Amino acid sequence: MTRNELKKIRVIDSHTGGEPTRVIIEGGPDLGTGPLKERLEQFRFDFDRYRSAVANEPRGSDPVVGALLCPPSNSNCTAAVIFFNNVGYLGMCGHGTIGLVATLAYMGRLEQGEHLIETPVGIVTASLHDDGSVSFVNVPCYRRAKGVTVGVPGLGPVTGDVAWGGNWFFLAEAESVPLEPDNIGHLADLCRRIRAAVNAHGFPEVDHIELFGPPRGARADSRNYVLCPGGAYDRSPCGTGTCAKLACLAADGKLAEGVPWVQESIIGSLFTGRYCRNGDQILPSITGSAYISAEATLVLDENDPFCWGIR
Ligand code: PYC
Repeated sequence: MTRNELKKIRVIDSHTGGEPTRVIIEGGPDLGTGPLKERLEQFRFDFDRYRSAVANEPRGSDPVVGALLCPPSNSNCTAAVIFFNNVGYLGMCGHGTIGLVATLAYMGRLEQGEHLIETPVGIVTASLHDDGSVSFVNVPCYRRAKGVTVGVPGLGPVTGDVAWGGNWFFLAEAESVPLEPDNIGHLADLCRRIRAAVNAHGFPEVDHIELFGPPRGARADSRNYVLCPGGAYDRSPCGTGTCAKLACLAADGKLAEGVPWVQESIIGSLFTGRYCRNGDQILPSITGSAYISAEATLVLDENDPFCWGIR
């Protein structure tokens, strides 16, 4: 390959409560305009190396969530997006949706007000507010199983709920380890073992583990630690994880419709969530803020042994 044949991918980076989102605005794979679920499968099977090149080292890092901006198949939608990470693809991503809306606003492609965004798991309604914060109403969320007890090697029994918040979560109280930044390594190890036990217990779809403890800040109702599928922890309070939490609180009658729930992340960033009922499920809405951190052109040189990322 000559130097003239370098591939270039334009991205805009942001962070939402500390959690990075990298939106591909040009140079990503062309997946056409079919149903977004089918485009995701095409991304996975034919272009997965692009995911790795963008999200993994040496250009990315474990916590990076990538967002491939696509033309919507539904003409009512402002945009369509496929979220991905260091190991695969996400159905929805809450912090990523907030980052995407902030990015589109930064690019002048979206104004204040409501916008429909197509994701592989359904359409979400995002609102850009006049102070720059963003809210989104997620796809319907629900608790699938309450009080599931799994035996975790080296820890003993752990009891929690399985819930859908746009991704699959196992949610439990953090009983043995305080949710403090100093314990992040320990929490990652613990949550990996919990996830293996939950998967083996009949919930192979669960790829996020969320532990809860008392908040540190006066404004928050709860603090969490979230292990993401690729082993990184979510720096934000996790949008889909907060939706899963709201589904559990609603199912237990512990939070009424419309009442705010402030979720704090392990690094102290905040999302405010509330929900309204939707039959047996809930429609959660989450509010947070994202900040643009970079505009960049990624360069892919096939002569580079790590051109497609360190997998
Ligand atoms: O905010 O939904 C979220 C999320 C999922 C994984 C990382 N962040």
